[in-house]
Amino acid sequence: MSEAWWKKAVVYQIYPKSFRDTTGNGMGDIQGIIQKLDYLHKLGVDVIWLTPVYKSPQKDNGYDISNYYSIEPQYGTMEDFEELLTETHKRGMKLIMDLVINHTSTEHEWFKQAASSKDNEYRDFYIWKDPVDGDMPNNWQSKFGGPAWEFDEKSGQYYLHLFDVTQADINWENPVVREKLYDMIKFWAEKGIDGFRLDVINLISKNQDFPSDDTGDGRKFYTDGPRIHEYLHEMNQKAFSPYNMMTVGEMSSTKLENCVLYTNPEREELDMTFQFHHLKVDYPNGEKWTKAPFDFLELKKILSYWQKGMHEGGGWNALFWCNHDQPRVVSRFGDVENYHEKSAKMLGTTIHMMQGTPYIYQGEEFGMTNPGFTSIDQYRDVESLNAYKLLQQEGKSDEEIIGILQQKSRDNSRTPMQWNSSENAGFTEGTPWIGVADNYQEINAENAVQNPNSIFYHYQQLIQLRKKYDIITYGDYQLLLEDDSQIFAYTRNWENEQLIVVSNFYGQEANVKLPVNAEGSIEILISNYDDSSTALDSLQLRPYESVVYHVK
Ligand code: TEU
Repeated sequence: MSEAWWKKAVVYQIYPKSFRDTTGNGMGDIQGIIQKLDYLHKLGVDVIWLTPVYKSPQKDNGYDISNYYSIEPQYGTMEDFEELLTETHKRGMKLIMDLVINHTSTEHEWFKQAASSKDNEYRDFYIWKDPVDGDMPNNWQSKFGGPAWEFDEKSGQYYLHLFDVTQADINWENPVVREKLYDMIKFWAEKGIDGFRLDVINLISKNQDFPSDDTGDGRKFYTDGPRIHEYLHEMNQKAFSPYNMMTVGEMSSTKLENCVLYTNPEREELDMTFQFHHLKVDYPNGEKWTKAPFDFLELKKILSYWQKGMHEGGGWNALFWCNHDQPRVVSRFGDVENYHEKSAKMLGTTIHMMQGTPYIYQGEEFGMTNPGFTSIDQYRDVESLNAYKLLQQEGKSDEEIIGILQQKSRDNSRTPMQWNSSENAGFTEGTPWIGVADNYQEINAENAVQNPNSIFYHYQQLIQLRKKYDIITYGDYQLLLEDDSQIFAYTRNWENEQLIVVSNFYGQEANVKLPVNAEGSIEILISNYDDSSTALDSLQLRPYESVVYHVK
């Protein structure tokens, strides 16, 4: 296997709590994943990314870890995990785990010890600060709303939590805790896993002055922080490289120049990075909790900026529309009501023909949608429940808040996987921990696998194309029709070949004259219509029509 095998790989993300329940407790489990490995193998994915299954009080569905070395009983046992790993490898697929090392749960033994007294040996595993002028150490805000500091009566100090109050930030300045984290990474690497997705890893290095932020929420003092490259290189050398781990870093609010550095192979930090700027084009003025249409021109501009910047800088993108924190892409950028199949296929093609490693989020491969919950009682996500309270305090009506959550809540992607048209979509024989989307009898994996024209087989074909055509892996990227408010078109060029990818992002027909000089033969590699034209200078694109032309 070449050292950069992941440049031709496609990753499938599993959120285990919502994937498949085999015990009837209403929550997904590891045995449920094992049961569906053949389905994933049929799709053709190479890697499974498993979000956290470690022991956790589940305040943030596992991103609040209380023991890195054991499996949360609701998901199963360590033996179940080892069986999953074996069965995944038997099918020629790889498994990467989620690594949450910016923070632990406040129920982790380290934190319990640290909170027991200021003199405890674990105190310095976390970030404790004295009050300043009788108040919090600074004005940093939690990403889940409210202040990022929690007062500890016992010691009279505050501890830092960039996320929930039950998720205490680890003090990466402390070499002792770094070594303990590297030991933990090696424990999982020695089990035979194939890599890690590193949760908010660009937040681990904080400005040690902890200054207040006069212009923002404090993120500029810990995002891509002062020692981040040093820490990533150390972790790479001590824990990842010795085991040839594939690594992908989740980079919150990052910048291109940092991701070029994070993923430049000569720096031995990470293999690839997720950035989220393209998924904030429906955040007016950067405000997530507002109902708003998406800005298509901004979407094209941002994706193109990252394609060109990472290609020219020798970096490597993780390509994605969805994950467990984002709304369903076909609801967000497509048209579920009028063009469900066409728009879902168009979105798949648009992102899969770019340079990088694509990530498919569970259910995206057959067009799962946002559920359209109508009551706050249906929501489970800690971030959304916090947002509900804060929006209420701002005086917004329940109806307005629910409208915002319907578009922006992370629960949009956490409803149970829709396997078939039986009760609870075949996810559980019990009561699901969160409601199933109403459309499961039409939109489900069984229907998709039985329909040769389904979104599933379109994704299967996209995955196959990546294996077959080196131009998708190595070609450059040029955006076409930059100012067109309906068409997303780009080329990939490599040696004497060219790909031309053209997508109608809307439900109206479009006349398109592609500014290309396509000499040589033109072959259609994939389309979401049976009879797409090859008249590149006078294309009549139908609603959500998306075509990939190979010219050589
Ligand atoms: O997500 C961090 C992250 O960037 C998003 O949660 C985002 O900050 C949030 O949705 C506000 O818009 C990672 C995990 O993917 C997420 O599930 C965890 O809740 C979070 O870190 C804390 O571990």
